[in-house]
Amino acid sequence: MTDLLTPVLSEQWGEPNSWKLARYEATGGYRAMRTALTMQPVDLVNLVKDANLRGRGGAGFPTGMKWSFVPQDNPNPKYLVVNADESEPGTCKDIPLMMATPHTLVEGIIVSAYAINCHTAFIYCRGEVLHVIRRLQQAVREAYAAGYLGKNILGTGYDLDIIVHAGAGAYICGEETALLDSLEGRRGQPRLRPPFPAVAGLYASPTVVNNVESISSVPAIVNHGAEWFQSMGTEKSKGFTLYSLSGHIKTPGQFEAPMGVTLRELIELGGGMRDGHELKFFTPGGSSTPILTPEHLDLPMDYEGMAAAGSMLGTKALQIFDDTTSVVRTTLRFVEFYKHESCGKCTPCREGTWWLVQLLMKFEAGTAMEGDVDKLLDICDNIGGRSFCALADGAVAAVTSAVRHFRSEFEAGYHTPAWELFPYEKSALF
Ligand code: L3W
Repeated sequence: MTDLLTPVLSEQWGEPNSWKLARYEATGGYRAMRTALTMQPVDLVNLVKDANLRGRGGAGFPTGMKWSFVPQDNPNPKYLVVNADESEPGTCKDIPLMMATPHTLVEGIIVSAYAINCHTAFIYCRGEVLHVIRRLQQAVREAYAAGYLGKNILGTGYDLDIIVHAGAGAYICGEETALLDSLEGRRGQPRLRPPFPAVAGLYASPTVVNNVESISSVPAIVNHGAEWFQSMGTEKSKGFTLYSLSGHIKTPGQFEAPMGVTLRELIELGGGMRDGHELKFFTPGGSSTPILTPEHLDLPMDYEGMAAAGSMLGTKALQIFDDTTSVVRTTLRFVEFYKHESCGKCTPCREGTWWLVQLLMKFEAGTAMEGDVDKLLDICDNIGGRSFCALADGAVAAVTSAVRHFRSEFEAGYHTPAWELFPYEKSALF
C-alpha cells in the first residue's frame, strides 16, 4: 500500500532537525527560490496555472488564476497573506507541515510573493499554537540571516519582508476576509465579496490569500515543472496532497498521496478500522463538508468525486467514525462548535446555529417531539446560503447530510437518548 504515497511535502518529516535551514538546504531547499528569482514573474504565474494547483484551504480555487487577478497596474502595494489559521474540526495538516519543514513555507512565500510583485508577506497563524509561531519566527530569522529575505535578496534587487502574525484564536479568522479585518487590527468578521481580496484586500490593496499547503507546494512545482505535477492526480484535480486521517482507525496521521486516492485505500494506509468494527460515516474534509457513508468508499477523493457524492473535498481532513458512534451526538458536537465560533455579524448564523444546538440537544436526550426532524431541516433552510460567509453553511452541511443518511437515528431521538443506543465508552476514541 505504501507505494500509493507520494511524499513531497512530507518527505523530510521525522528527520532530525528537518526544521533547520542547514538541513533544508542539504536536501535541496531554496533551489526553487534561486530559479524563480531569475524568471519573469508572469512566467511563474503561468507555471502555477499550467500545473493546475488548486487551493488546499478548502475551496479548491485555482492558485495561478488567483495570482493572475492581482491588478499589476494598481499603484498600491500588493500583499501576500498565508492563511495559517488552521482550526476546522478534523483539519490538522498545516501545523505538522509548519513544525516539520517551516522553510518549505518560507521558500514558497518568496517565490509566490515575487510572482505577484509583493514586497510584504504575512503568515497569519492561530494564536493558541505558540510552538508553531516560534518555529515560524525561527525559520524567518534564519532566512533573513542567509540573505533570502530583506533588501536585495541574493543581489537580485528584489526586496521581501515576512511578518509572522499571531491571531487570537477565532475560527472565523480562517475565512479570508475576516482574517484580513483581524490583520488590520479590527474584530475578525467577514466582509462582503466582491470585491475579492485579490483586487481589494488588506488595507484595500490587492492581496492574495493562500493556504499554507498551497504556498508550500509551489517550490516543488518550480523545481520539477508543471508536467510533473500534472502527472499525479485525476483529470481536473492534479498533484499530490496531504490527507489527514483521524478517528476510529488504527494509525491516524498524515498521508501524502496523489489527488483521487479512495477512502478505502486511505483507511488501509491508516492500518484499517479498529478491530471488530466497521465504518459508519466520515467527513471528507473537515466538519464543514457533508458526511458520507461506506457506499462512497471507492470514490476518488478529489474535488469532482466528492462533489458528485454531494459533498466537498474541503481540507481533506477525514474523520472516520465506526458503528459505535451516534450520528446525532456527532452532529451536535459539530454544530456546538459553529455556534461557539459564529462571529455574530449576521442573524441567520448567530441565531440559527443557537437554535440548531437547542434542538439537537433534545435529539441527543431522546426528548425531541414528532416532527422535530422537519423543524431541524426547516431551520437549516433558513440559514443555508443566507449568511455572510461559509461558517453557517458548514453547520447546515453537518445537519442536512446526517439527516439524509441517518434519518431513522434522528427519529429515535423522539423517545430514546443517544447514549442508550450508543454508549460513550464503546465509541471512545483512543
Ligand atoms: C478573485 C473572483 N478571487 C473566488 C477566491 C476567493 C478565495 C478563493 C475561494 O472558502 C471554503 C469552505 C470553508 N476573483 C474569485 C476569487 N475567488 N472567486 O477564491 O473562494 P470561494 O468563495 O470559492 O470559497 P471561500 O468562501 O473563500 C470556502 C473554507 O473554504 N474556509 C477556508 C478556511 C481556510 C483556512 C486555512 O487555510 N487555514 O482556515 C473558510 O471559509 O470551510 O470549505 O480566496 O477570494 N471572481
